[in-house]
Amino acid sequence: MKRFLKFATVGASGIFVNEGLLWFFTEIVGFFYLVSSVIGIEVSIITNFILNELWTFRDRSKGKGGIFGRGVKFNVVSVAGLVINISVLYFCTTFLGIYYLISNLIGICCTFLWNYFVNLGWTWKAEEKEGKTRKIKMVSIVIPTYNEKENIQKLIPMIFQVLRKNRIKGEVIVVDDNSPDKTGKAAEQLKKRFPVKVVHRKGKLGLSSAVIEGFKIAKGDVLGVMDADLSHPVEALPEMVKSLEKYEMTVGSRHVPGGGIERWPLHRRALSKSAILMAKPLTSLKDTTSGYFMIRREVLEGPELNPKGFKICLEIAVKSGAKLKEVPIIFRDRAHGESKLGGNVMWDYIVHLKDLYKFKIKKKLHE
Ligand SMILES: Nc1nc2c(ncn2[C@@H]2O[C@H](COP(=O)(O)OP(=O)(O)O)[C@@H](O)[C@H]2O)c(=O)[nH]1
Ligand SMILES: [Mg+2]
Repeated sequence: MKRFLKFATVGASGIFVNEGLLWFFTEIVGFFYLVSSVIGIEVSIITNFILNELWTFRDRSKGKGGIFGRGVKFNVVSVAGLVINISVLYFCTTFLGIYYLISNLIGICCTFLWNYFVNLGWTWKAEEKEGKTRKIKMVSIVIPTYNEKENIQKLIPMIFQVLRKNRIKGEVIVVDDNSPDKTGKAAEQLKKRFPVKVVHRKGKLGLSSAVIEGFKIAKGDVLGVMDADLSHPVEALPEMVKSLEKYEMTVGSRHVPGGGIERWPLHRRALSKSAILMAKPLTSLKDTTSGYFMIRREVLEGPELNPKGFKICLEIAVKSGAKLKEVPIIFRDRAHGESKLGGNVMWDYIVHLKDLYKFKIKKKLHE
């Protein structure tokens, strides 16, 4: 909240500068009052900028673009803010019939929020975290399963074939929710041939909580998640792992060049596009609904994850603010069995998004 209050204080000081100069140039110098007003506005923008540079955003004032670049940006934001103020004032009085002084207050609030958040995210943008390059020792891939017997028997050998070919040390953790088709038992059988751990839970307790449980027993310094249904191509694994030497999180993405979706009807594509648009302001992710991702273990140290969340990949990306890289994948529809997600997918997604937006706004206010 501190930065927010500083920004508000600077804004208030700007009003004094503005009023003072308007009076001075009109009364003392004898300029036409609108000319004085323009001088007052510009000078107060400049004094606000300097105060924000030295105080509100002091920790970010060494960023790229230099002080001059930031000054220009601040000016642009402030002038746009003025336009917003006047537009809101006009809209509220003319179309909503609100008393003009109240309308102006609403306008000032909108302008203030605009100025604060655009300056925070643009003028004084936080520097990208430079990920330290480091070697990866071991990868733990968590696969939540519910009725995936046939799929898991194919997937695990495929994973280890790719890992071994690329000399990546790894383990797979299957988290099974007492699948009626005996997926758990099939996974146990695979232990004989591969480094596999199996967590058996009593019943269908949900995807996110399964992932969280799998992470708890993972030994790797890199943790990953994959669907069991063969829709996430194992071919992407080496690049996803390798990229974690520089990045903190990698996501198998259908929406970066080289990525895509096989055989999806138009309505599913449209639905997926709208889901992605809704989450756009939350992260830099292009594929916000992906369930195929890898993270460095330390990324999990900060955020508390919601075991009832719907999209755990998005949740980790938003809550950790990890340095992200998307690796293109061609998403295939599941080979066997059916999707475990019921009819309320969109609703569950919206509920989860609501929580993530709340989290993001709180975090921004605390920055
Ligand atoms: N353990 C566990 N796994 C689940 C649960 N729901 C889904 N899964 C698994 O999570 C993965 C993703 O689910 P899926 O049905 O493929 O979702 P879709 O890809 O969005 O259709 C699959 O491997 C499922 O078997 C659950 O409640 N518990
Ligand atoms: Mg799937």
